[in-house]
Amino acid sequence: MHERIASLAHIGKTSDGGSRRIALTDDDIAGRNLVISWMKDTGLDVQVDQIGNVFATLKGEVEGSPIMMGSHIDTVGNGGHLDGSYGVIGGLEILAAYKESGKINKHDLCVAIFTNEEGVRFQPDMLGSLVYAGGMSLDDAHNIISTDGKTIYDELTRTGTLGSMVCGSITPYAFIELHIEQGPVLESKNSQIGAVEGVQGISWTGVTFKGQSNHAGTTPMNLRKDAAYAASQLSVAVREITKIIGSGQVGTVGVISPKPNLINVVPGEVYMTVDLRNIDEKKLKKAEDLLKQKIKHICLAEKVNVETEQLVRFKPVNFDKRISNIIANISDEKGLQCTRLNSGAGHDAQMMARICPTSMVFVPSKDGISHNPREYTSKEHLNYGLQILYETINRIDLNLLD
Ligand code: HGY
Ligand code: MN
Ligand code: MN
Repeated sequence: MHERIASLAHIGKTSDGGSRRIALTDDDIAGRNLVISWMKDTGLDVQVDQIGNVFATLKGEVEGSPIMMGSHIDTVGNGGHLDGSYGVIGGLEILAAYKESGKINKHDLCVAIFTNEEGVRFQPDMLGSLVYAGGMSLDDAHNIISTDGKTIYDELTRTGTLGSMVCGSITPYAFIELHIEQGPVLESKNSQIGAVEGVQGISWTGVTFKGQSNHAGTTPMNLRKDAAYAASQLSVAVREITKIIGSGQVGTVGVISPKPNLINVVPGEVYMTVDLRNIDEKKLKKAEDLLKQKIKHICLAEKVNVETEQLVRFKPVNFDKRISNIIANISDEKGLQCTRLNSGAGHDAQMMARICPTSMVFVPSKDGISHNPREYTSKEHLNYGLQILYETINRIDLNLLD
């Protein structure tokens, strides 16, 4: 597992040692093809569906109701080596172990690579699992246009990843995703394992302020329609909204792109994004309402116009307590410290929870860092997570979820 994580990390490696395998770019495909070659070397049956999701299956006694693991291998622009990859390569390791042992499970075992989990090039994020779970039609997904002007369909065709398997044609018996926590909770509680009980709701909004480009020297301050000033005020307002809503509310302005982006020109237009998240749906709605009000006030005061686009809106998700209990019990049996928590990050599991019993196994992230080349989890913790996942699969295969 560690060797494979290290070799995958070479694909799309950035100058400061991070990973850049943005969805359906050549690096993402090269990474996929490497993992698919490992799946085939393991003797697994590999299928690709119509949104490019990859499924490697080890046949069990009862066909067509697999216990599924998996995650993603696409990354953000300068991410780490574990986000997503750990869940895919860890799941593959478990299938290889079963294959070598010759043990025939009741259920098919499957490990998946979901397309475009990160959502940085094509929105929404978790797209492959969303389509698989029936949350978006294949047509709508194929027609999504990327930030660089290509449709998903174009890029699936160009990269040869448009498969024929009908999305969602197999409903898993259960889905368990192995993932790094990407936050500070497990480390702060000295826990080696996280039994994940849910994922917070996500709201992504694209905001375009339209003012008036003008000369930086000649334009009196009272006559300006400064889109950058409007955007800066909204950026500060996002932080204020998190304070008004209180603990558990997070807000991020990740993109701010002024036009014409020149030192001596008052920006006429700014595109920016706002990412709001909360595990409590009512509070998330309140945060969205406050955002809308703030945008209105800013436009009135600065005499700019605005266009907004809802890029993502996913409600909070609760996972299957029976599975998180199994994860916690196995951790106790192995003498590992386990914390039950909700996930701050979005995951494919939050989509799979729409169609089957689902949960996640977390391992700690050093200093809570992720979406950053400094993302790190010790080999010892990665091994613990893999063992807990393996044991959880063993138990679920006894039809504990019937
Ligand atoms: O945005 C997220 O939480 C995930 O990394 N796509
Ligand atoms: Mn991830
Ligand atoms: Mn991520």
